[in-house]
Amino acid sequence: MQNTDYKRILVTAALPYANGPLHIGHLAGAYLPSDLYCRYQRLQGRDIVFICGSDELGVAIMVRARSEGITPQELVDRYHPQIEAAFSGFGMSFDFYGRTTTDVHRETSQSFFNKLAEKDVFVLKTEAQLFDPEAGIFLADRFVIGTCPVCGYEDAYGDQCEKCGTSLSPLELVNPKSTLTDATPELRETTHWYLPLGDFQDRLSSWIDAHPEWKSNVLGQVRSWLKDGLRDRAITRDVPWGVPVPDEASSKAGVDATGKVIYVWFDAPIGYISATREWAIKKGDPELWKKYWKDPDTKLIHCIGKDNIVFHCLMFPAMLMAHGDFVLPENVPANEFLNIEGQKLSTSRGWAVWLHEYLEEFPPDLLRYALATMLPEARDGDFSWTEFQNRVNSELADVLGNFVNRTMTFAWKNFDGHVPELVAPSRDDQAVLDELAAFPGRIGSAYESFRNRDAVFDTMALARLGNKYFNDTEPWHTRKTDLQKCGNTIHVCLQLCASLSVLMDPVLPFSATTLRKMLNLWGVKSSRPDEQSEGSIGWEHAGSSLLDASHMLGRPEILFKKVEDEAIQMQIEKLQSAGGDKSQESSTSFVPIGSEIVYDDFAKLDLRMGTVVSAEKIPRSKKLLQLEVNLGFESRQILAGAAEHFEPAELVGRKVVIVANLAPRKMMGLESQGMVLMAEDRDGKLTLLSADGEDGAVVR
Ligand code: B3M
Ligand code: ZN
Repeated sequence: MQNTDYKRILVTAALPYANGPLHIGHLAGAYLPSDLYCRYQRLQGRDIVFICGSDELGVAIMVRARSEGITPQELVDRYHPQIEAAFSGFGMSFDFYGRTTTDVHRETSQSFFNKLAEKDVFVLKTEAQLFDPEAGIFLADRFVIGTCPVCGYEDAYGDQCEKCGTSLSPLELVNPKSTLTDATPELRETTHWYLPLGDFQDRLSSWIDAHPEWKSNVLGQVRSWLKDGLRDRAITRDVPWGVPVPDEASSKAGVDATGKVIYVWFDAPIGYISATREWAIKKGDPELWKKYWKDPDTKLIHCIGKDNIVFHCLMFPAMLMAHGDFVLPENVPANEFLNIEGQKLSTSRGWAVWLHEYLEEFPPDLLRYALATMLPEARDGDFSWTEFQNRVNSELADVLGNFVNRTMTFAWKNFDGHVPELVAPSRDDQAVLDELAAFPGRIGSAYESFRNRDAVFDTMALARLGNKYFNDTEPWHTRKTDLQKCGNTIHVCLQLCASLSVLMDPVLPFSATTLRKMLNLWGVKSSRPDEQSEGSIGWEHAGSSLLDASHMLGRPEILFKKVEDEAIQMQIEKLQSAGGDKSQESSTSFVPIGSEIVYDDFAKLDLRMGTVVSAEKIPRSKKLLQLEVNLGFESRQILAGAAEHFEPAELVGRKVVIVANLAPRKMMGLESQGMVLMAEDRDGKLTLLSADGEDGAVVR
C-alpha cells in the first residue's frame, strides 16, 4: 500500500539515448511530468532529488554512429551536450544530469553485476544466436529487425517491438534481417549471462499487487506480462560498445568474456544509481547517494514513456530484488505516446517537433503549459499547433495574463503601486478568499497522484476565478463611487496573483518568476534544486494572503504574448515540408470552392510576373526548393514546396506568377520573400502558373 510517511523522494526520468536531438514526444512522456512533480515537491519543502542523464551505450548508439560515419564516442559527445542544453532551455530542474560513459557508471554497473554473479542469480547459456556473416558480428537488439511475433509489426527490433511494447529476443523475430548489411543472419553459438526473470515472478507479482494505486495503463501492461510468464533475458552482448562484463564474474563462471559487454537495459537503469553517486560527489558528500537508494524511507519514482514499462516495472525491480541493498520503486507513472497533428510521431519521416528548434521560436513556458494540457496520461494524446495556439492565446494570455495585467494596472493607476488595505470585506470578497484556500490542496493532490493535466486545469481555474471576481466587482465602477470597495477588489486580486505565482510555478516556472518580480514578492521557496533554503513561503501558504497591505509592487510587464496565426502556419508548413504520411490524406474528389470574398479582398493581393533565375534543393528538406525570382525591378528569394514535382534545373528560366506582398517568413532557417503560384491537381501534382508578361508586370 502507498506509504505516505516517506522522509525523502528520489525521482528519475528515463535516460534518453544520446543518438539524436530531443523532440516533443520525449517531453510529453517522461520529462515534463517528472519536472512538474519535482518542482511541486520542492515548493512543498520536501527533500527530493531529481536524476536523469544520457544513455550513451548500447546498440542504438552504435547504429546511429555507423549511419553518421563516426565513432560511438564521437556520437555521444555530439548529442549529450545538445540534449542537456534543450533540457535546460525547457527548465528541466534536474539535481544532476549524468551520462553512462563515465568511470563511476562503469564501476557501479560492474559491481552490481558482480554482486548478482556472486549470489548466483544469473544463468549461463551457450546457444545459437543470429550472426551477420557480412559484418562479422552477432546481431543483438537494434542490429536486427524483423516481424514481431506478437503483433505482426514488420520493423520490430531484436530486443523490443516498438509497436506493441513486447520485449523480444532476436531469435523470436520472424524473417530477421541485419540492419547493418541487410543480410539474412545465420546461427552461431555463443555464451551469455541471463537474468532468470521467472525466478522473480512470484515476488514481482506480489509487489505489483501491493500497488493498486498505480496508473491503470501501467498495471495493465505489467499484469499481462506476468500472466504470460516471465522468461530468461540475456543480459550480455557480443558487441564492441558497452560496459565490459567484469573479470570477477567471468572468471567465476569460467567463461572468456572478451568482447562481451553488459546489455544496455541492464546498465542504463543502474545509470540512475551512478548519476546519484556523481551528484553526491559533486555536492562534496560522496556517501549521500546511499540515503536515497538504500534507506527504506525513500520514495523512489521512475518517470518514463510506455515503451519502457517492462524494463522499469519488471526487469530493474528484479535486479534490485536480486541485489538486495536497494529500495524498490514506489510508483512508475508511465505516459502513453504523443501523436502530432493526428499522425504518429516519427523521427525517420521527420514528423516531429524538435525541442531545440521550438526554443528558437517561442518561450519554453508556452509549450510546457500547452503540452501539460495535452499529456498522454491515460491514452495516446495528440499535439496540434492550433491547439497550442489556443491554449496560449485564450488561456495564458486572455485568462492568466489578462487577470494579472488588469490587476497590476489598476493597482498602479489607483493605488500608486501599493497593495490597498482590505477593510470590511464584502461577502463576495470573503467568498473568493475562502475559495482560494482550497486550491493548493486540490492542485497538490493532483500532482501527488500524477494527474498533471488536472493540476494544470485547476491552476488555470484559479485565474478564471480571479477574472470572474474582477468582472463581478467592477472596480472600474467602484473606483469612482467607493474607493475602498475598489481597494478591496484589488487587494483580493493581488492576493490571487501572489498565490498564482506559487501555484503556477511547477508548470510555468519562468513566468512565475517574472510574476513574483512584478509583485515584488520575495521569500517564496525555489522550485529549482539547491535554492530551497532561500524562501520560507511554500505551497501550503499559497492558499492564504501573501501580500501585506501597503506592500509596494514592482512594475507590470506583459506575462504572455499571443502567438500569431502566421507563426503557427509556419510551424505546420515546416512539419509538412519535413515529412508526414501522405497515405492518410489521399482523395480523388475536387477541392470544394472556398467561401466567397469581395473584390477588396482580392485587390489586397499584389501578384507579379517574374522569371526564375536560379533554383536549388534545400538540404534536409524533401519538399522545399530555394528559388531566386527576378521581378524586373528587384530579385526575391522564394521557398517553394515543389521539390517533389520539379528538378531544380527545369525551373530555371521559367516565367512564374508570384504573390509579391506576402509577409516574409522563415522556413528551414531561410527567408521566403513571396510565394510562387502553382496549380495542384487531384493527385497532388503541381504545375506552374505562367503568362508572357514582362517581369514585374501586375497580374489582375
Ligand atoms: N534510453 C530507452 C529510451 O530512450 C532508454 C531509456 C533508459 S531508462 C533507464 O526509450
Ligand atoms: Zn509487436
